[in-house]
Amino acid sequence: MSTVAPHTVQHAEPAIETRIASYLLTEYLERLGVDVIFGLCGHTIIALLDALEKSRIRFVSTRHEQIAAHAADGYARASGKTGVLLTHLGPGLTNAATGVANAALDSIPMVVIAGDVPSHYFGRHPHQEVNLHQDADQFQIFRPFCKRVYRVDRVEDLPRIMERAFHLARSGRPGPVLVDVPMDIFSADLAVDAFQHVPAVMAHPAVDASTVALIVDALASAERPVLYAGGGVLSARATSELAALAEALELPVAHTLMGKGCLRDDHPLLLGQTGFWGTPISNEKCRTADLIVAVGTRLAEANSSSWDPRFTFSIPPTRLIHIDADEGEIGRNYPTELGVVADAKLALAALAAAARGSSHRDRGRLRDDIARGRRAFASNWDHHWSSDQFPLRPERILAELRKAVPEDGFIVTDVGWNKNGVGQQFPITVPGTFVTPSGLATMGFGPAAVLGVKVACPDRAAVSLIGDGGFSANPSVIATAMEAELPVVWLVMDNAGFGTIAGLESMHYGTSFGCLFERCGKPYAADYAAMARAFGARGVMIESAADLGPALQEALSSNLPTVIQAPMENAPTPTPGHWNINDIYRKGE
Ligand SMILES: Cc1ncc(C[n+]2csc(CCOP(=O)(O)OP(=O)(O)O)c2C)c(N)n1
Repeated sequence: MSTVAPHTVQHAEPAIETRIASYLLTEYLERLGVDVIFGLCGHTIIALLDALEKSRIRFVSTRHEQIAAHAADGYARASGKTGVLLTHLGPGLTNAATGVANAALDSIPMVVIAGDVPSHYFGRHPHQEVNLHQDADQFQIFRPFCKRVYRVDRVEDLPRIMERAFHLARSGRPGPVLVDVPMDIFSADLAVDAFQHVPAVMAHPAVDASTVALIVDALASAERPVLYAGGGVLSARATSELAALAEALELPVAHTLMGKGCLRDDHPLLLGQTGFWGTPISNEKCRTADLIVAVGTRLAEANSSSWDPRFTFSIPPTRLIHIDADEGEIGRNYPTELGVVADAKLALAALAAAARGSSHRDRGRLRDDIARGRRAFASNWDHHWSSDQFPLRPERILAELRKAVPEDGFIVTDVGWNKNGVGQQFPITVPGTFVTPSGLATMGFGPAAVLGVKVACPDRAAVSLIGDGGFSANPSVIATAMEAELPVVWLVMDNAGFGTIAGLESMHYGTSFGCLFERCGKPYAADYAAMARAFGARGVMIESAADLGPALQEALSSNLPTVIQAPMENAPTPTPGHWNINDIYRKGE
């Protein structure tokens, strides 16, 4: 009997061409238009750094991940693109958390790429992993403030997850997305054509014609309407549409902190900022309005005087129409007659088109009222704009800054007198030139965010106006500016303390304990200008009020980063609105 030998048919598998994933990822980022990544190295991400070095993408290396996150945030605000941040795991990720949360609360699109432990060590608690409650879940640290947190478990998932991350960061209400990548995945092989899909081009939601007609009719027939603009108007680049609507129906315009710049500060219909650090005329017109149409705002606490009806908004009886990209914002803090989920630019363009040529109620002496109200408030402080006092009055610092910086130059603030004073008193005429941390109000934002602003717009002036507290929180920004050749200016308002909080504490408790910079009971002031020189940058110590203007001019025309330290009186910013923390403090025996 003959045996038949088994017949084996050899099917030759077509060879799949592969490359190292980090190279394919970098090329994909180039395809998406990413031209800069801010970050700080660690052993989990050097495979990606190796690929980045060979790419067209610029890597701006910082000395602290919070700085990298704020710089990516500033870049996104100034460029209109998605900021990209690269961090190491564990301490890198936790250091970045504050900056990413700050971006989240201001709706800034950002993709965070973080290295992680090798995936084959999941569960063994390897070096630098945060794992006390669950294995391999350090990415969950970002969950409360990211739109989505992804961990890449297989290299084949990397392309899909990157596409999702860039899509989600920008869509709807923008915000940060985390992609956490175990370090072995960066070095794994991946099919060369694995990164196929790019995020969809998104059409933005518009407002239907009947709703447009209804809103225009409500505004035209209202007796005391107010148009209220938030940061959403600026991020949607909708300021000319806002002006067209305001002018067509003769509407006064109030704004939030993030909405500053929505209308030129010298526009006769501009009321100014609302809330605790707002202006009296803006608070009064909003409080007594019969209709408010709010666009791109959270109607957040600081701008709404803690929602106390005696100060900024009294809704009802005021009727509220609220247009926002995020349906979750509508109706949360105030009863809302009509909520509209729409893109601010499309909505305002449609409203302005419908309003053009339509008749509206006579607004009486509205423009005169506004001018008078603004003048009356300014008379409380505008004489300080020329004060020769030394240490300087904060208002003099604002005046010199406004004179020195071109209209299209950026003013990047931190928290403290700088943010509150600029929001209230500093004329902004070009939309988007005022960059500030609003939702999280992070001390340390300004000195770092200005780096990203300058990367985005190298031909425009970029000045960070900050307190000495905010500046000294993370002065290594000077090293980054030197290395990345970013000739930014930090103007430090030096009042030898955390002045805003010192002011609050002394108002309520009669002490500034824990808020002043002191040594042996005496004011302690560091020489930040000398520190800048130690980094190889320019440093200028202001010694009289007359020094400041020329120092700013020189700094702006110099090619080196410059720190200007301006000793300043700790005078409080006026607070025409209300903040209900002031009702909470109680003094014991
Ligand atoms: C990270 C962080 N910590 C604490 C605060 C609370 N805070 C708000 S304003 C402020 C003082 C800021 O001091 P400085 O930068 O010197 O500005 P100034 O108030 O003196 O104008 C502090 C500590 C904060 N906003 N952010």
